[in-house]
Amino acid sequence: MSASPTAPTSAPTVVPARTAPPPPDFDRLAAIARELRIDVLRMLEKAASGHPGGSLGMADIYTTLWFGGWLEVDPQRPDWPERDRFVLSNGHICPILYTILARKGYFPREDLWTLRKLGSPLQGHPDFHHTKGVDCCTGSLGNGVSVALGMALGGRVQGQRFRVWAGSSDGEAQEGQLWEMATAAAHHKADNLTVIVDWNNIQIDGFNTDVMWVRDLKAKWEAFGWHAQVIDGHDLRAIDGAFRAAYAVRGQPQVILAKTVLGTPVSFMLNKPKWHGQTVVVFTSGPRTVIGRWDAIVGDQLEMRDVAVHDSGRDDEPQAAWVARLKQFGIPVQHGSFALGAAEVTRVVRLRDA
Ligand SMILES: Cc1ncc(C[n+]2csc(CCOP(=O)(O)OP(=O)(O)O)c2C)c(N)n1
Repeated sequence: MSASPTAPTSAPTVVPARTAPPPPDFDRLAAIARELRIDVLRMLEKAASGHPGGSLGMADIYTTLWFGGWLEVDPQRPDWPERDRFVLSNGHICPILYTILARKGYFPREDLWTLRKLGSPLQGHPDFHHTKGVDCCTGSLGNGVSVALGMALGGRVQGQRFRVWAGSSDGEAQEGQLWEMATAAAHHKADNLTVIVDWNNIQIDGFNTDVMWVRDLKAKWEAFGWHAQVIDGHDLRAIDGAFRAAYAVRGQPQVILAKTVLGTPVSFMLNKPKWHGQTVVVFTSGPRTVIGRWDAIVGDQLEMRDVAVHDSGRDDEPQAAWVARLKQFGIPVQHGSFALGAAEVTRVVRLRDA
């Protein structure tokens, strides 16, 4: 029998940790998450491309992180050296990050409506050269989490007390680079690093269990030496509690595995892989099948609508036909966007009456 491996020898953190914030107002957080989701849908509809599923699914987590007092940042000083860092390693869900940064005051909310346009500061994946509040260019899966660890170790070497939070996903857990990072982080006892994983069992081409199952992520992260928690990623109190528990950990990096439902709360997107990276285009007549409800903005009103949607995506209708129909309704069609067309409002309920 070989001897059990010896514990790592690198020095533990000596920098005093930040103090956890007081309990947040959960009703306020729920209201913010709802507004951010509306903005995500609106900006993607305007861009006619982008990733709604994960952006909507992670709204509760990131609302709690950014508006529950967990991130010490200063939108007036995006380069403040002592700020907490946030790296969205699954960079394709940046629409939710952009809505947060706008609401925090890093840039005007109007910028959201320029998503993915040429010259816009808000591109399809985060770019710290152009977007205030973004700490790292991401999109190439596996890379962001590695940079996040570098930031955490760098901060410690410099005697800084900032924390680093990184967003990740079950799709990213298929990248070998992520596990190299996990090995190094545990070895170096990077307890100022918390990774949040969107564990929705969906990735670009289907369900994770079908494409390449990553199996029991909690057991895997723990085997790599991390403090791991599994939570309901839509339960604001559970999210806050998990952040609190992670904050208290010393000598170990922490991972929070958030079980989320892709597309929440848009009924026709829920847990459907095609909404990983397909946008909604709404227009007001055409063949219809009622498939769900979603929140819409009409003027300045938030409205809950029953929508009738004819799914005329690339599978069940020749592209030329739906492109022609979109043009008929004056909707610009961008190469590479897969439109969900022909939404007709069948019932409008003002939220305050609902
Ligand atoms: C290194 C690398 N390989 C492939 C891709 C292409 N890609 C973009 S998103 C994605 C799936 C990611 O899965 P996940 O983050 O779980 O998707 P979601 O939950 O947002 O649907 C892939 C493979 C990439 N961005 N980077």
